[in-house]
Amino acid sequence: MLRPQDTATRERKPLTGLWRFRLDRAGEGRSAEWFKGPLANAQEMAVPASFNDLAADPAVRDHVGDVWYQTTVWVPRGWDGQRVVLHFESATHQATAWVGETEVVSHEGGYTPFEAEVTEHVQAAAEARITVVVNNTLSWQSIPPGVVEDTPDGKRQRYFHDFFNYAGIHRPVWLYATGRAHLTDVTVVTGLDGANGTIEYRTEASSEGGAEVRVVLRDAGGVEVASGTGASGTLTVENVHKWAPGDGYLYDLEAQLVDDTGELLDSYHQSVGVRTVAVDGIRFLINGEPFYFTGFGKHEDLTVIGKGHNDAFMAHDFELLKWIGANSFRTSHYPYAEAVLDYADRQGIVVIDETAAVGMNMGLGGGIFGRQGYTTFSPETINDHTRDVHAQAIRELVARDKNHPSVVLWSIANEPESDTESAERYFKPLFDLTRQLDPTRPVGFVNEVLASYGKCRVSQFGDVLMLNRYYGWYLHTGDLEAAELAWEQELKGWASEGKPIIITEYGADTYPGLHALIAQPWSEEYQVELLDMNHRVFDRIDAVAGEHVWAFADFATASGIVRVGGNKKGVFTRDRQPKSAAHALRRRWRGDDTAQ
Ligand code: GCB
Repeated sequence: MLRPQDTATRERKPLTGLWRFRLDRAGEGRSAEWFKGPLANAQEMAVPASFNDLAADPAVRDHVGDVWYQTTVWVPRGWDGQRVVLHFESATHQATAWVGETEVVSHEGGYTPFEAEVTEHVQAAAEARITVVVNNTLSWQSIPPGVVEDTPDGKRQRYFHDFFNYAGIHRPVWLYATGRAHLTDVTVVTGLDGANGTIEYRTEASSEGGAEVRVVLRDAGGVEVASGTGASGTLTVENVHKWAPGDGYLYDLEAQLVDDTGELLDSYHQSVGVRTVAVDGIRFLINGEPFYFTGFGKHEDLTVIGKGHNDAFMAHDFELLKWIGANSFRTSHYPYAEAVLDYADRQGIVVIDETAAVGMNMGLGGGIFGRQGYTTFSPETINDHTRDVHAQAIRELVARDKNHPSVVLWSIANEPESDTESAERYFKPLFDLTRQLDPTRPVGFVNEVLASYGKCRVSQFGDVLMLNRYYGWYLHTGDLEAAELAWEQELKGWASEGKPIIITEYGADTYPGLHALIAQPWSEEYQVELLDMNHRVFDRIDAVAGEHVWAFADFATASGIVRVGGNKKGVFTRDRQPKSAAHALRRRWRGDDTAQ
């Protein structure tokens, strides 16, 4: 699937703004066919945004089930005879869409795009009605999983991950047009050969024969540097300007579909960063050079709009990454908006790209210990069907993000149960699948402490070890000396495996403005001291190839007695103001003792 764009042959119309919106409290909309006419008793709802926090109403915030969205759009008059497509960048977690009275598409999975050709259901220069029902229910067969429990007070959604289950239409929706003959996919894989770069490209097209593919590669200044013909091939760029961390240099590959008279049928632009990624022993290499990750696990999480994408906040977050000296982040715990990955490509920020497989561990609840009363892997809970859904989530992630130079590593799950035979059986085929889909990038999963060194049965499948550890917080709370000893001991064990280790989470909840002369948990001083303790340990162990603090910013969670207005492990507050730890990290990562 190609992302909508405007080119010489393509045109798109954003369907963002205010849509009609209605909660389906009784779950009656589908049988009552609410798509058949204007949505009755509707309020207005912003798209993109999570619906939860927009209304000042707990019934909206905590709604479980269907919600309905509807808009109308004038199909541009120039689109007569064109192929018209309705494209959603995401809908969380499940959606079905109608154009007029015709169902055109259904999709499962809250963080990847889907689309439908709607040529037959719309007319140029006429209005079309688009209705979407979005369902936010999590089950044992969804990624992430959850369960709806019957309580004396009605049904309650439970889930096992530590962020609020925001839902709705979180990313832009587009109506776009192409010619009947059009490109359907472009894949690029880059390599380096001395001073030269290579770009293997592969295109797919839907056309009635006779059409040929031509590709033109231009540098960032628009100068043509290579070209080729054929649906696939390899281009060479002499004296290539590499894409590298901190240097987001991009070429533009234009793929053209041309008929036998030379007429341009389709044109699509794919940005290309020429770089290589490899694992060599305990080193993680980008362009053959050891790369040390500094940065964060993040969230798509904002006040009012929840997980709605917002360009201003995105740009600001990247400014903060630069300010603090971070070179990377992980898309914890789901694929982020495509605009974020495009931005990372341009900014030279490195990304660990994660699926939405989080909360698959009944020994934990949102990263916190305590059994959840279920068995993780069983025919009634996470089972073969779940694994099929998980596999599909991996397919959709790789298909969407395969061309981003910023993406250097796939994370196929966060903190699943991984110390049991069932876990080993569940995960082995998913690692195989990911490697088959993308042989060019390392693959891993994020391990948690219940499967500490010596116990984990899944890390054997990873090219890198990604560890989330809360020594000094959930373990040895308030005792950083004991934490340091225990952490170093465990880490030395992992180091003996001979793979690069990325510490994908470490941190402490910190209430901004709370100070303690003798550092105590929740104070700004304690967060600084806990990070310092971690850094001493990392600096003593060669195999540590990166440090991602949890978390970039404070974020919303389900209510709980260890959460004060959400998860407060942010180095920035939810409104992006620095805690003391931000200044300390800046000094470490920028190597600048004078950084304030
Ligand atoms: C974890 C999870 C993350 C939580 C974090 C915490 O291990 O991966 O989602 O938010 O711990 O703060 O407990």
